[in-house]
Amino acid sequence: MKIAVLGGDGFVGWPTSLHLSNEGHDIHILDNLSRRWIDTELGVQSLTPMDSIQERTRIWYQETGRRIHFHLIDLARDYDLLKGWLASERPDAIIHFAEQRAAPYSMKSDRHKNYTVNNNVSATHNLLNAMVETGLDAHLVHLGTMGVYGYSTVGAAIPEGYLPVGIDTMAGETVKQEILYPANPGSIYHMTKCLDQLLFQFYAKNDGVRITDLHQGIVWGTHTDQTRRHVQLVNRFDYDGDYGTVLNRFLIQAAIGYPLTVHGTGGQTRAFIHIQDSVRCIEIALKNAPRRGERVKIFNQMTETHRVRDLAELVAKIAGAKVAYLPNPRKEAAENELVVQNEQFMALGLDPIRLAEGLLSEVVDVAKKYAYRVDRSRIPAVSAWTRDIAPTLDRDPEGKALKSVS
Ligand code: USQ
Repeated sequence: MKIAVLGGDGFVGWPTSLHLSNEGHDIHILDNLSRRWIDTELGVQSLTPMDSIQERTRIWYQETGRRIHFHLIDLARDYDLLKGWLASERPDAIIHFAEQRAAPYSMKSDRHKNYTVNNNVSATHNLLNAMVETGLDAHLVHLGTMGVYGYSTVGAAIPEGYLPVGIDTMAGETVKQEILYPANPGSIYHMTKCLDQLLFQFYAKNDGVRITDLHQGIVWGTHTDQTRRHVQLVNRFDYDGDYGTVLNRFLIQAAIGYPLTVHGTGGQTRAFIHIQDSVRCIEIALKNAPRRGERVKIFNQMTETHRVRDLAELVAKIAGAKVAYLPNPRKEAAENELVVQNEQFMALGLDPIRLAEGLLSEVVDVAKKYAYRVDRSRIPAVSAWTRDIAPTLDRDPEGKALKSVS
């Protein structure tokens, strides 16, 4: 298949591009390299040394004889360029990762909120609009998030996208329907993914666009089989307070002797998936496209759930780290249960990589190898969800005063 990977330079996009190229697909990465610009804006860098996208693809060709093509296109801004590219290249499938994906970054300031909404919603809409306009019947696979559901505890498992409901009619009957599970975003970033869902629902119904939406949990780990093939194919690894996600942050913190930064009581339960499983799920989703006219296919792309403080205790045990319980920069439930259905991927053959001490130690080893690249001052999470929360974030986990955040 000819596959366009939008956002193919990112944390999940890059290993996905390698995985699918290795399977023999013709891969075209479309990316505006915004993630690299955001690193510059924030004054941070990936823990692992990353080469330019052109260098990465050159090394891939050298190692495998397979070409990955790169096109510098900003989906949210370059509508005509995108439409022209789709019209001439006519990919069989499109994987859409091209969105600003960090909740804390999206909550940093009014400017970051605007950027996240404008970028994410325009990118998704431009893409759908251009697909229809060019008459392209490609299968669109979108990387969504478990966060659209809001991790609520109602004593029932979260279904895969759709909730069966009974509606009482005026005639006194109960009509059964399946509706999108009520959206309940916890950040501006998560809200954009809820808006994406509605765009998908409309374009599938109105224009018959074939769409799969993957509601993914928190990704952990860094290597996949393909990124391991050469040191210059290494994946990015974020540890800073905006882009670092919880388990990967704990692992790097443990590696450099920094207290593990638990927000609040650590009673938040979240869904997780290993990076290798993430790329496998995308391959499975590609092989199981919906038919034209079918509603959006939604998969829960996660393999297990964990409570944040349990993860901190596990990492502390393996690596001998201290745990710091900090004021929570986010407005979120202090404690929640989370049960999630993921039967669809399991039925299609996913054999999950479970969180295990061996794999955690592997990431700690990567972190130790590159520990000299860590800027400890970028570890604290200082993006406050509300003005009231900002003044509570005045100390880092080592007790040093932090600059006040407004
Ligand atoms: N947390 C800590 N300490 C930290 C970092 C985070 O306790 O140092 C807590 C947060 O307060 C939160 C939980 O860990 O309760 C998860 O935070 P996270 O930064 O690991 O994940 P999140 O902001 O939800 O976002 C990440 C990805 C996003 C994806 C989402 C999947 O950045 O792109 O959509 O995970 S999910 O969480 O399932 O919605």
